[in-house]
Amino acid sequence: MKITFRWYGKGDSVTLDKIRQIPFVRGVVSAVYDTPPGSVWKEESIKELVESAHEKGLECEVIESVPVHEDIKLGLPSAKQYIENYKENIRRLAKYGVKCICYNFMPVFDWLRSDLEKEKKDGSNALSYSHDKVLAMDPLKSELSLPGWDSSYSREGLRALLTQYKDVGPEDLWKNLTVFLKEIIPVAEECGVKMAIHPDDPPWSIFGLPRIITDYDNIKRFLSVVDSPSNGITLCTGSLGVASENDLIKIIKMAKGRVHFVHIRNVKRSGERDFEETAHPSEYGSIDIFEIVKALYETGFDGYVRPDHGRMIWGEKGRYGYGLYDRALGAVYIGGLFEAVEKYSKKQ
Ligand code: DNO
Repeated sequence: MKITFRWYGKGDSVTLDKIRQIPFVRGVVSAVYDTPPGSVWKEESIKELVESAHEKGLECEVIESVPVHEDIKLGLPSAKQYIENYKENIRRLAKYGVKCICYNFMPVFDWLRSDLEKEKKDGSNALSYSHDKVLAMDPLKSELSLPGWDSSYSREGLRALLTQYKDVGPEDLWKNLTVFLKEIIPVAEECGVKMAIHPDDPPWSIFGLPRIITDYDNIKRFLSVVDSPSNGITLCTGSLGVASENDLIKIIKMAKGRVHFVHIRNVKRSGERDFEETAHPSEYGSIDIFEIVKALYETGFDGYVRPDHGRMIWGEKGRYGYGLYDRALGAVYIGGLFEAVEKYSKKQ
């Protein structure tokens, strides 16, 4: 198991010099941001990214994300070329030592929240989600809190895209995902790369758009589409954990050997479809992080882990969910849990 930390590249105020001082953190998780989604990444940009991490003594073995172009999710004729581009990205990244690629298959929107600075009793703030608030928003009026979303869409572009999805249901999305996987997984196998799909966040349909990587049954189905160790998942505790019906331990056991990347964060469920993000330790949220770490250890997990979103604490201002302080506390907590579980298990 390797603990990593997300880094948004040279412009990130959370610099490599800061990241390398966090206990337990061995590497960064990053991406190349200088080309539009769907295109082939420049080799010199990949090289520069990896080398800048290495110069600071950090590994750069995980990419998050190589985005999947909407035409692939829509199953358009142009998908063919975008899939070829995706394969080329896998090859290029492997050449520079990348071993794991995180991506998602959510139509149009990535992670979605209704509030980016929900104040907590202790003066910190965090991301939160109220289903009614989200449903009341109009995605065409930029009222949405979309930190994970490609903000390059114009209003017209977004309107056109949403219209294209009008007749795309969950089974169509499965079909298009299957085409994608059957093409890219053999390339990942050849290159020794583990693909790790990220679950939908939140794991339910929004604005009538289908979402399919949401629960035990769907993850099981996903893994069977191409039954290869290169076709795996990112286990994101916060994404899956907001649905109380999701038993994360059961999912970890079922996906044994296919969990390549883990995002650890905690959430406090406050209703059927409402939640707030919290500090990482178990006592602050609805997810028992100790049990997660124990299940990962017991199933022989040997992939990458990163602390996911943190709160904003100590007056920090920065990229929502991705400040330094609370994520650093999360990394140390996660490292401590792994050390305890491992040493305790060996003594038994
Ligand atoms: C949010 C992230 C997601 C994730 C993508 C993976 O903080 O976990 O944006 O990077 O869904 O493709």
